[in-house]
Amino acid sequence: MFCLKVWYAIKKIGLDIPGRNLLTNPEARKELIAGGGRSMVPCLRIDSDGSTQWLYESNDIIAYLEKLDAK
Ligand SMILES: N[C@@H](CCC(=O)N[C@@H](CS)C(=O)NCC(=O)O)C(=O)O
Repeated sequence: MFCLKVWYAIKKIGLDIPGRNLLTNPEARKELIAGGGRSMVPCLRIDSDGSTQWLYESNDIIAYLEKLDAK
């Protein structure tokens, strides 16, 4: 449900963000835990200026994406 909420927001804004499903992709799960420290989803991986940030919490992710859209 939280993932779907974010997914709908991505589609509504019209962003092209590749999704990864932890249920079918064990490598993605390992990568998420190694990078973000938690296996909770949704999580948005943000690669910017040579560094990577892992943003959890569906509402925070949507707020971040909406801010991008407003720019
Ligand atoms: N408050 C979080 C809740 C996210 C959540 O509960 N995600 C569940 C799946 S729907 C989950 O990843 N649970 C496993 C975990 O926390 O490791 C949000 O809004 O994103």
